[in-house]
Amino acid sequence: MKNTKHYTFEIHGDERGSLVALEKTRNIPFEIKRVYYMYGTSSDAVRGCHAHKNLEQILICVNGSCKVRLDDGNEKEEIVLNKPNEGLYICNLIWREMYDFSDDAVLMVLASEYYNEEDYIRNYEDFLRFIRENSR
Ligand code: T46
Repeated sequence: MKNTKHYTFEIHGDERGSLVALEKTRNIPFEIKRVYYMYGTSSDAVRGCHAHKNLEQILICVNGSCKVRLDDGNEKEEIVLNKPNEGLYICNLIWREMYDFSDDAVLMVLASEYYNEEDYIRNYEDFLRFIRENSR
């Protein structure tokens, strides 16, 4: 889908295990202003269910797995995140829903902006209207 991208980060591995480094503008396409993560998510929970007016993010399931449903108002796509060195870049104005979390899932998110509730579009009809009005 346009405005989303898969990243495969380099793994620095040796006999001790694996290490992944994330650096703004080197392998992350924006300045990281915030990092948050979710864990202990029940398997029947659906998180997200919103879009952002400006925020860009990269989702990395650093442990376990989850699925992400993406919707840009025209096209829908479903993605499985299950590798700690894979990231899903999501641009602004993409509706996202995260679901099907494994018991051990830890979903880490790198964000281009500080938390701002005013950046959220939490109603799907408002999201479609926002896209229509801002693509003229
Ligand atoms: C997104 C998806 C992938 C904060 O206080 N600071 C924060 O940085 C965040 C992200 C959340 N919160 C508070 C706001 C709510 O009271 O934590 C609570 C749960 O947030 P929310 O319901 O928005 O969580 P999700 O999992 O539905 O969505 C989150 C992000 O909010 C969102 O930007 O794209 O993860």
